[in-house]
Amino acid sequence: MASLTWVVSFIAVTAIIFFTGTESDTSLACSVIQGLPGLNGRDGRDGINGLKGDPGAQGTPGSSRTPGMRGSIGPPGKEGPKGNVGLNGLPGQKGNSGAQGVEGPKGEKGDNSGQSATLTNVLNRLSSLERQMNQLKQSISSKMKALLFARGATAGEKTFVTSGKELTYEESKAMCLKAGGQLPLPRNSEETKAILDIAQYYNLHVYLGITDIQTEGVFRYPDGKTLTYSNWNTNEPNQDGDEDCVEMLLSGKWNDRACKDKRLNICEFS
Ligand code: MAN
Ligand code: CA
Repeated sequence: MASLTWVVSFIAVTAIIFFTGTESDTSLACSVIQGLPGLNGRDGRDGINGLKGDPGAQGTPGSSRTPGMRGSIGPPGKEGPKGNVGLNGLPGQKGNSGAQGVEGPKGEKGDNSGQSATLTNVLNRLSSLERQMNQLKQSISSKMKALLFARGATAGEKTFVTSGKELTYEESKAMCLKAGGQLPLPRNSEETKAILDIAQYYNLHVYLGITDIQTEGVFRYPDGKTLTYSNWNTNEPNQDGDEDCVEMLLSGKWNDRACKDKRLNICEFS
């Protein structure tokens, strides 16, 4: 194979030299003496391996031998190297609650050395009063709701309450005084409305605490002072006969009226 390669190479090189020399003849136009053939080249390198050949014919079976006795178990091998750290295990189940701890020792008494005994006493009474005040507020609030239900109304600091009775002026006045109040003395529209709410609920006219008994034609409060607010009905007071008292009509307007007539008793408490 290597020899064939060298032969092919030699022919190729000779052909190149021959054709190159022909070209030179035409261009240079000079004479050339042909030399001796060169030495053969060295063998070429081995080619690549050929394809795998077909398998050979099956050989004849060899003669059988009797197997020997099994040897004894050898000594244990040396301890192997330490293994890698294993994977983390699954989380365990929640444990039971622990027992309650023992109560700790009582703390030391606070330092109030800078506070006099008198001041401590006053502060204790003050906090006690605050507690009682809150209890009273709640109690009053609850009782007021009961009192005002159907029988009363409020306006500012005033509370108007009815006994539900129909009385003469003197009877009604006496009942209110006995109860710790007085006949109504409305001094503004808010108070007029509160009295009117009760009057309208009972559908009855109401005596006020205003008269002109002291001086005919001059209406006054019980303390003798003249009116600072009035709500007379049209053409009133008309002194129709002997009318020294004042009633509130269901319109809220005032009419001078005979004091002997019976009217719904309402008292004012402040
Ligand atoms: C009418 C009016 C009133 C008067 C009464 C008396 O209603 O004249 O002014 O007070 O009658 O019944
Ligand atoms: Ca009148």
